[in-house]
Amino acid sequence: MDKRSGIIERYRKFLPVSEQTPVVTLLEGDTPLIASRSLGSELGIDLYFKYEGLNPTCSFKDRGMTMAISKAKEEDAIAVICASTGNTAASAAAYAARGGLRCIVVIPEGKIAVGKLAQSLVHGATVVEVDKNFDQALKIVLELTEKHPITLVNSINAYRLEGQKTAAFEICDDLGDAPDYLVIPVGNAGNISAYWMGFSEYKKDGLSSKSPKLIGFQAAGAAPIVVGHPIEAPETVATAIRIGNPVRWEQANDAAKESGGYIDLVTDREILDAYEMLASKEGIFAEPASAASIAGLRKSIQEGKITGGSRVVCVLTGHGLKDPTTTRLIKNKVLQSEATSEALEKIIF
Ligand code: AN7
Repeated sequence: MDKRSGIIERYRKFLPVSEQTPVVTLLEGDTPLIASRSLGSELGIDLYFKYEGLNPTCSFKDRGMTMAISKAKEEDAIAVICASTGNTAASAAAYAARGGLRCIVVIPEGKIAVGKLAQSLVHGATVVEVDKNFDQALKIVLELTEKHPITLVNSINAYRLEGQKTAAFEICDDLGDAPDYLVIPVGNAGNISAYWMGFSEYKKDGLSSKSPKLIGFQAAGAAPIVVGHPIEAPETVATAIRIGNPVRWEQANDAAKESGGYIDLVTDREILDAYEMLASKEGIFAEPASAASIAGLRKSIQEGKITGGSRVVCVLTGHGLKDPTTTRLIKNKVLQSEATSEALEKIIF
């Protein structure tokens, strides 16, 4: 199947769709697996970046959303709803627009990156801000869907994970087999669970010879899985993963363990350093939450938890342009010059 037909057509036989399913697609998936230029050799591994920021709404959520919205349409839904730290909302808004459905998004106050909010608004969603965090927003959204016939498109919706597992298929297809390790940021813990489904299915079907060890990273101020209890007031610069009580907590933990990997945390400082390094040394602009995987990779190598020479894929979940405000926190700054070539010379050389 043509790679550019979207993930449902490309991987139809692995997905719970039929001829009757109206496919709502923006030709998501087929994102590049980019070989590392410098970090991999510095760390002594064979490193690749799965750049999910190049999906239609610039995050991995589109893989799950093409499934969730197509199935919602098949089930005659008229509206969909989600709580979101931003990317789910942007994706739901775009795919709902594409499918002709109403979309309602509920977001935590003041903690949504500007690009994500802009996306939700421009795609015509009803955007509601609540003076609570993501976990509390999700709770009220769940209550609402119990009372009204509105389809929930958060990753509690099993179709979301079905769509998202296709990223694992693409990695195996591109490399010719599964990698040794997959390093990935963890928020609500849907994506790491979806990757495990994908790798497991490919191996079972003989399309790969092994499964990778999954290593997930939460932000230190929002690391419930690592500390072992929900976090009342999660805080991190990586607002996408500012989540204190992940819905897929157990499934993610099981996935990591079963794979031979683990879930750990990285500090905001480590995330910001990785964010700037990735953009300035590899030429790839990913949002802070995505950089948690790079920060985590560095930590795992330092701790000797990844064997030298291994083939490693880091998942870069969202595009850096979603959250331009965070670039204020990097070390590189705009320099000021008088408008003469002599003054400019002094600054440059
Ligand atoms: C860029 O949009 O939860 O562990 O509401 O946007 O599957 O939750 C976003 C999550 C990683 C974590 N990277 O994935 C939402 C939301 C980015 C993200 C994650 C998110 P999960």
